[in-house]
Amino acid sequence: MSGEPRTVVRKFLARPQHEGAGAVVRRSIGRFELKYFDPFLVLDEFSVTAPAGFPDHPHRGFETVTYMLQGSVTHEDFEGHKGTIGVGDLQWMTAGRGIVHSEMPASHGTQKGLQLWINLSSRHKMIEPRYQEIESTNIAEANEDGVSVRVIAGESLGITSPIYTRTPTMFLDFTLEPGAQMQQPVPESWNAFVYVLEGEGVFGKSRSSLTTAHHLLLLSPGDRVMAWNKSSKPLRFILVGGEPIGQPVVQWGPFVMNTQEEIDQTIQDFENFENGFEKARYWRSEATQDNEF
Ligand code: FJE
Ligand code: FE
Repeated sequence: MSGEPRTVVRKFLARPQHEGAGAVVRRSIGRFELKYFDPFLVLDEFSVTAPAGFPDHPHRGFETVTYMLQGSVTHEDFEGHKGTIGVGDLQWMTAGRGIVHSEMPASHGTQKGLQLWINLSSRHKMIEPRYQEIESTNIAEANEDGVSVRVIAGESLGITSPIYTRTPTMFLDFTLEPGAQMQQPVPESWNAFVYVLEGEGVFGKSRSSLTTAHHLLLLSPGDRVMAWNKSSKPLRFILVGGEPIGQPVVQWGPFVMNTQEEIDQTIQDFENFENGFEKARYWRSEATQDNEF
């Protein structure tokens, strides 16, 4: 390969904070010091135990990707779409012009996962909402020399994910056995980051310092990423890359548009049940109804 390997340019520890109704998230992208890493708006490692959760709320202008690590979450939306995702399952939701939904724990104990918000370009912000769901057993995994990778989006070790990414994105879940090392091509012009889930690893250059769980690493430009597991335990991390959109971002909570006028319009649409929010008028999730009297 002709280009340079990517190196680590910034490192953040994602500390727990409260979000939703009694839920806890470790937010790395989307916090004050890192409002946006184009095209990524939010990366949350979430942890929810009933009755906590994320009751009925709207989205417009981006995609949410939910990838389960422990337990299960039930989602319901105002179109009648309802389902439960468990460990290793993926939901790739394009909110587009509007979704109202709930995301609540589906089993006992603590449910854990990752939720990534990916921005949409101005010409895609108002597209029809869409879901792509893949069960764990249908997520392809490649294994080579102590490296295993689950291909959530994009391509790795000759495997291509069936997920369609409106904003070109790669999302890979790597596990490196002790002593293993990996190298993964990432398109030169994309932004890319690593988020460590488990164990400790060396990223970028073989002599850089160790990174442990719950840390986000922003990577420099380059054409590939390298990582090493020099420890005696498995190392698990996600590598995510995306093509930058390069447009202004105006965010108001769950609405992400390009201008303040579009945000004002969105708030009006939501309050008046218009332009994609029609079905929000009479809809309440079953999860919410259960908690009313
Ligand atoms: C949201 C606060 C929120 N991270 N991770 C405000 F908490 C949310 C929200 C989530 C969320 C849901 C899951 Cl299942 C996992 C999450 C934030 O729902 F959308 C806004 N606006
Ligand atoms: Fe949501």
